[in-house]
Amino acid sequence: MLRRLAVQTAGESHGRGIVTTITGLPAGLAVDRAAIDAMLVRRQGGFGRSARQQLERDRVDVLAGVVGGRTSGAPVVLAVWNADRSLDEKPPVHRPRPGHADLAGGCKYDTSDMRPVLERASARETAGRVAAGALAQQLLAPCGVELLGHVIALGDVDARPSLGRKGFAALGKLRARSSFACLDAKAEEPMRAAVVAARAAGDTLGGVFEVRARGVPPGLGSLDGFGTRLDARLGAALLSIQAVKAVEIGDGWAAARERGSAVHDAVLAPGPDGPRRAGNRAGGVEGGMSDGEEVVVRGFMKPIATLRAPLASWDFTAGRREDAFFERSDVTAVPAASVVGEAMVALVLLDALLEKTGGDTLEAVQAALRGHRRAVARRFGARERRPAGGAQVRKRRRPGVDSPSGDG
Ligand code: EPS
Repeated sequence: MLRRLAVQTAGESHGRGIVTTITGLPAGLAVDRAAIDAMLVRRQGGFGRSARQQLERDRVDVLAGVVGGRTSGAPVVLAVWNADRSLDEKPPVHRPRPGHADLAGGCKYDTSDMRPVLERASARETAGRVAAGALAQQLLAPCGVELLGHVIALGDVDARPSLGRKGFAALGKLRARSSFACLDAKAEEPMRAAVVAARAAGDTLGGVFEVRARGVPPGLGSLDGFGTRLDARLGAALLSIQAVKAVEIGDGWAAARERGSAVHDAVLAPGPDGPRRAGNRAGGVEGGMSDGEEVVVRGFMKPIATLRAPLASWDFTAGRREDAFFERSDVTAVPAASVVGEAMVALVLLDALLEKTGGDTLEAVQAALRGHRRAVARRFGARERRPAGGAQVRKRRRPGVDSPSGDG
């Protein structure tokens, strides 16, 4: 999924904290810790979360790789410390929760006490991903790439946001007013009612989040390796998020039911910077590469597996039918998942961008990116047209690149 960056989190849900190591970042980025903290706070939010989120005050602690406020090129190590560090007092878990990692993890590590499994499988780990993703966004911003994650469905309530031509900063402000990281104010009350009803029934809810990225240059990713394709990498990144069971790029699901003539985005006369399309049903990725349009990906999250009204399970120590284990849990965490999704997409896009540009410093990355954007504009952008009556400039045709008629 990541080819130039390596990102690893470590830590248990109720251990000392979550630590993230990131290698491969260029030197020279001024790190904005407040912006990382702001994204960590967003991840903790959302109506329907458990009391754990009132306990935790997630803030980033930069342990290594940042000198004088800037990345040095060395591995960056970030920590988010836990307030609840009760791991050593936690009881063993012998009654696995259907849908959680408990049972499969117990089989993997040959243990009928599934406590170590659930501690690591817990979505608390995503605090570490968000810290890394926030840093990735800080590198993407000076490269002209910005991201927006938001919730488009909660349970069976669909949001119908109209994003229009609004900038992501304005949309971010709108999202901040929502208890569900949602851009459709009309969906707010039905979503709240759905969570209240699920909670009353001891049940949980899933949903769908969407991540958009603007300013992604065309040509990131690859057409010639199955592991290097941008869509494969985006898909893997979102599917790696706890409870995400499906991913869609562009109009993925709907497109499978339509004809090609209705699905593909016609190529229009180019703009000054490069190709233009009639639409973006491809979600900014064609043939495994970014096509210069907005990247649009969606993650489908199943309802949380920890139910207050537990499902049937088995006690693997006592050897009898028992209800699944319950401690405390969120009713839903789709708003949080939209933040985690944004972080994961940021990491993949930064990785693909660095793969394209190379560069050990932010300056070198930016220079290479400018060169790439210029090359795209030169070859695929609108050609300058001389005013009528002006002298015709003969352009030399490049065999195999320009069409014989020379039209652009
Ligand atoms: C989780 C169980 C809950 C969630 C947790 C994910 O934690 P706890 O057992 O402490 O109540 O709140 O998510 C987080 C702690 C978090 O920060 O996202 C699980 O089992 O996956």
